[in-house]
Amino acid sequence: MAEKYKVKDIGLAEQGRLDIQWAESRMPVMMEFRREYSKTKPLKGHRIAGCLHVTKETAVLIETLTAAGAEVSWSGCNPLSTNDAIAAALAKNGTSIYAWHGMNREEFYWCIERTLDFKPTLTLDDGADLIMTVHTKKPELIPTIIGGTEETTTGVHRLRAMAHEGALKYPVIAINDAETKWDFDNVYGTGQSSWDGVIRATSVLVAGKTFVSAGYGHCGKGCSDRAKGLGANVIVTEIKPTAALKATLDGHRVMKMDEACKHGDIFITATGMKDVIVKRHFESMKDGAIVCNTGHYDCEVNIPDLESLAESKRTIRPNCEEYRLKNGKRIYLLAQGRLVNLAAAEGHPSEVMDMSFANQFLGMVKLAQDGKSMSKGVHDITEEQDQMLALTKLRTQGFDIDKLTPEQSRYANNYLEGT
Ligand code: 9W1
Repeated sequence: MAEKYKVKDIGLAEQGRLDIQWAESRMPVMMEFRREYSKTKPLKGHRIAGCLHVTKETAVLIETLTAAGAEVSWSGCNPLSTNDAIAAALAKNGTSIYAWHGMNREEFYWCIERTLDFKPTLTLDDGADLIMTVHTKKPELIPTIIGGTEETTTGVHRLRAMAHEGALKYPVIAINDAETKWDFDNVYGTGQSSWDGVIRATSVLVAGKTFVSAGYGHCGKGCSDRAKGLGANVIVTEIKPTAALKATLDGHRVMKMDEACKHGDIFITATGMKDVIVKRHFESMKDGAIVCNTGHYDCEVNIPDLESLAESKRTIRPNCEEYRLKNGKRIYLLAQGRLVNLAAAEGHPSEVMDMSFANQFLGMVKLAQDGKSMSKGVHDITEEQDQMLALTKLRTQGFDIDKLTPEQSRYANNYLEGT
């Protein structure tokens, strides 16, 4: 390899290192793994190619993999999520990293290919781009790849489809499906970071406001829980009866968006569906209403509809645009309808990523140990790993829980047998 890394500016390393150390102090499970596995080095002799957001939390993952004996080569999975200071700090510390903020599509694939140059034995993905590149452009690497992991829902979907057609040529562990990943990411990660984004973009007081959550899945519940904690009155809109029923029992009001739009001071869409807030809703909103999205697509809020109603538009502050409607009312759209928790804040906090990345780390260790005997296709994380991780997280924070006594275990078993 001609060069070991390509980043924006290696001079940013010192600043990046401080941020990584800050994340370390909030990621006790990863740090415990780092201490334990640096003794046994289960990843020794393994080369890991990774493609995942270059953030301070990912840096903690990378340096934990290295401490466990792996050689690591990395690229970012999204040109906009790369933190150049973090990339610099990683490069300076010896990680072979190819990532910089704002790279174009061609550069994106160039970086992925550089990470494959060193012939990985394991792949670590977020969105399955690395696995796809291996399968389509570099199939000669497959015989020496033991297995991979995949972080996201979307990536796991892609891989299951591939596996279904017999096109997936090595075992892949679906990190996303661990309860300690998606449940905590969505409820607590998205819940807090969405409000973080709203508050950074607006600086409004939440107490006493009426908050409308479009959707009451995990993200909608997370946003609603936090809104309640901040003193807002919560309204939920839903299409799914059981989700709506849960919202009522959690103490929220439930109504159609056609009605909710008249009451809301702050709206967050978290549905995964398009056209959740459209023209007729904007027309009925109160003067000063704040609208944003934390769902996966930026079409939940119909922005062309808003544009068509507006007689003027101006930027008030970063990520906060004022639309003055022809009816005289003002509506504030945050982050241009893109994910407010990423565009106006910093994604999931380190404490939440601690759990997701602990799953990634254990996935890599599992593949290094057992990958050769695992079948091609998508593998789930075990319930035992989920419970072990949750227990570790509890313990690192000084919480302890009860265990069944032998008698209680016997009772439970007999009970299940129906005696
Ligand atoms: N992932 N470390 C933007 C993040 C983009 C992003 C995205 C996270 C983390 C959801 C992963 C501007 C971090 C990431 C900071 C940031 C994600 C997309 C993390 C939240 C998911 C499409 N998806 N994530 N921290 N960008 O928070 O790795 O600030």
